[in-house]
Amino acid sequence: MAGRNNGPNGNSYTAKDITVLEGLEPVRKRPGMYIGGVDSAGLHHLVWEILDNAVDEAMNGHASRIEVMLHNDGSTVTVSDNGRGIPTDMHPKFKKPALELILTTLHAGGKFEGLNYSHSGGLHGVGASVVTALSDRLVARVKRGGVEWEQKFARGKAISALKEVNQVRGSGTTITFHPDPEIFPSITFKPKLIAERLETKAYLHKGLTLIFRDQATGEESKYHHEDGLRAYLAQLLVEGQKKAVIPEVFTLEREDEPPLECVLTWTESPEESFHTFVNGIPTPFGGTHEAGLKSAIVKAVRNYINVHDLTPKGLTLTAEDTREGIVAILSLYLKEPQFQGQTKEKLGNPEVTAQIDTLVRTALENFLLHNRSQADAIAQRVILAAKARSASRAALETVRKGSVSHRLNLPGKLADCSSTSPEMSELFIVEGDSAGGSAKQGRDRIFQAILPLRGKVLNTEQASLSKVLTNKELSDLVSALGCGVDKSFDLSKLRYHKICLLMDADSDGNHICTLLLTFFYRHLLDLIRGGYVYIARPPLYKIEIGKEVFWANDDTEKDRLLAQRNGHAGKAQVQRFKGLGEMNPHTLKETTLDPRSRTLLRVTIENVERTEASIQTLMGRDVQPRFEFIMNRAPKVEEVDV
Ligand code: 1YM
Repeated sequence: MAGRNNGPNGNSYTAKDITVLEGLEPVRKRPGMYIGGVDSAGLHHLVWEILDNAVDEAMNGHASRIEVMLHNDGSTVTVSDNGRGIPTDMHPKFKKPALELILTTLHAGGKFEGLNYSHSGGLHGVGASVVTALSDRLVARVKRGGVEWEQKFARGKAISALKEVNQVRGSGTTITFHPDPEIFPSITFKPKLIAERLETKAYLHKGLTLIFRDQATGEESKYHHEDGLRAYLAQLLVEGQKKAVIPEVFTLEREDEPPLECVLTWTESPEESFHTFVNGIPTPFGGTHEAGLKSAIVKAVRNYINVHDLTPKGLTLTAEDTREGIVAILSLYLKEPQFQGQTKEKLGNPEVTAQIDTLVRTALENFLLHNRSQADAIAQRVILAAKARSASRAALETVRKGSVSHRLNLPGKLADCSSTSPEMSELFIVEGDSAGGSAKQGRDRIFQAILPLRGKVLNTEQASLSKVLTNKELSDLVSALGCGVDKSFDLSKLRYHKICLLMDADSDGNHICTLLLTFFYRHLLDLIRGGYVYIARPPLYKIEIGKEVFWANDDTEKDRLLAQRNGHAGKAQVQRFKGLGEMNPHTLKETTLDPRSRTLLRVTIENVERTEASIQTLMGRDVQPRFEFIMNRAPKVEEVDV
């Protein structure tokens, strides 16, 4: 790991370096000023404070391993590192050991005055003493110079003298603390939150090993990433089920002023996501550094597209288009970070924007110049975003223009009904042209419209919004419905109050039906919620017994019918329809289209979580859950249609 700085005195720290002294009463009186609040975030801030001191020691090149343990009680935490150990020598003026001064006086400096990239600033770096102030028990153990020292504290005060406890080898600092219940209404730490924080630190400081132990469960996790931010980016893509559109990631690493590391890639996802850090501290609200990064990306990509004249005629690229799908991580080190906002999670240093803008833009332009195929893939991704944006705006405008001009925009293959009253109009979405033909002939053209779909529809669970909106089958469907999608959705413009999915009664038909329902669920949820979406049930069997004709939707129904009629009227003739295309228009009308004799199943959502989980399992990018789903059910299935 790269040691960034050895501090004002290098290793030769002495107690006289500690300058400012102030008691801890103010911290106990107004804890919010120091840790943001006494809620769960404030409680965890105590851990981050101690952890960040250990990470600083590692960043400065003196520690390589940090361990955090959550004790059995869920409210005591131990943090330890294998650094130099907090100094224990006696301060000549205050006649107290340095360790005691550091842990019992506010802003006991030395460390924070002039030391380059400690985590100091904002709520962070308020010092370990804040943790002492807000704990009813704190024990510090320091291994230094062959001796292990120990001192105990409570509510900001030393309750024992610093004493030698062991002869040891090696060096390091271990701090165990229990937050004061007088201060915190609840003192239950969240193991997951701590583990996540450690994992992020491992990505930010490559080579550093961080270990988390949860004594209650006996679980232990070890975090170590030689690949740093690149590994972090890979992890973010897996977590978000995002697929990159370029094989490489853009990487920028800079050791001199200001030290900075940046990795980014474009994905198919419709969102942009920026993860920024200053001095190893997350800045979830962004700030000046993030603004610089964003403007650099926009400039570099626009420049490439303009120089190579790649923009299709009539299309303009906005800043958002150039960033759609981006996943970016920026880690920056500043000597004097100014944090802003209620929770101090936003960077305010104004000079940083232009610095980052210049640095990243130059490097990204270079990357694009030397990686032509990737640069072109990025350009295409950006152009797709712009097209999708203008397509959805066009769709919205068509909707706004009202029904007369809207009719002019209806897809060519739609056989519309003559009624203009949505309440009585029905749209049948039919699989394939031949079934579409039968349906067109069998329908009542006054109130029934037919939209034939060709082949399989796009799986919208795995595609970006831009892909969805530029997909021909789906955009035809959206134009036919008239109500727009997502943000431009307007229920009052819906042209049919019954939308019926009419598919073959086989596995392909079921698959298309699932794909369409996924699209409705993700982009037209209000149509399902409003009860406008139906599944039409064409029969699978025609059973003729003598002069009587029966229809059966599945094998069970067919068998029941045959059993009931057995011996009644001669031999039964059973016909199994291979697909809707085989049905003549009259049969289709009688069994499936005619409101007097058809069966329509209304699509409803009974349980949002279960629906969500099913869609992710069946339609998501991750193959494993789907594989498990199939394998769990395989034994119960007699016949598999492949
Ligand atoms: C489990 C928490 O606090 N480790 C730690 C802290 C310090 C040092 C080493 C350290 C720093 C320096 C010199 C220096 C701290 N030192 C100070 C102060 N782990 C944990 N490990 N020698 C040791 O920065 O010059 C505050 S924290 F104030 F002494 F500099």
